[in-house]
Amino acid sequence: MERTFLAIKPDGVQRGLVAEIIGRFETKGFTLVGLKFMKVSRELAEKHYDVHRERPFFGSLVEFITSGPVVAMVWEGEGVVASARKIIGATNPLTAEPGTIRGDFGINIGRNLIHGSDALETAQREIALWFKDEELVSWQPHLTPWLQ
Ligand code: FUP
Repeated sequence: MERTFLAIKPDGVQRGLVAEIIGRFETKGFTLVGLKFMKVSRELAEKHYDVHRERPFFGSLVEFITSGPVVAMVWEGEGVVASARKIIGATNPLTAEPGTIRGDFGINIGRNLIHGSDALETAQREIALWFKDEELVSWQPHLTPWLQ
């Protein structure tokens, strides 16, 4: 089953939006398989944002993601990678559609509340980077047959 990596960034935690953000994926119907509340090391941050290493905002990106605790998560479900990106909204919260997390709660591109893997391969890389195998829990919600 498809999985994606999501992380509520330090601004999401500090603004008290953890439950609101987690709730959007839970009520959508995706399955939570990994969750931890953690401070991010500089080493992990630099690996996570490696594709942006040459961009001018790389330094501030690493500073920010290491500045306070984050909520790291793995969610599972059919089409979850692309669907989570839709739920999250565009990178710049000022242009993100209302109804998305960034569109509803953000105004600053550098403080856009949540990270979500942008493709299946990225999701696999990020899940392996942030979680050990034994930290992920495979389980099935007890859905009635007509909802499966
Ligand atoms: P996204 O996949 O929507 O999280 O966005 P990107 O991977 O393109 O960018 C990663 C992070 O870099 C964003 F969450 C915010 C930051 N960023 C900037 O600060 N300035 C930019 O111009 C682009 C991205």
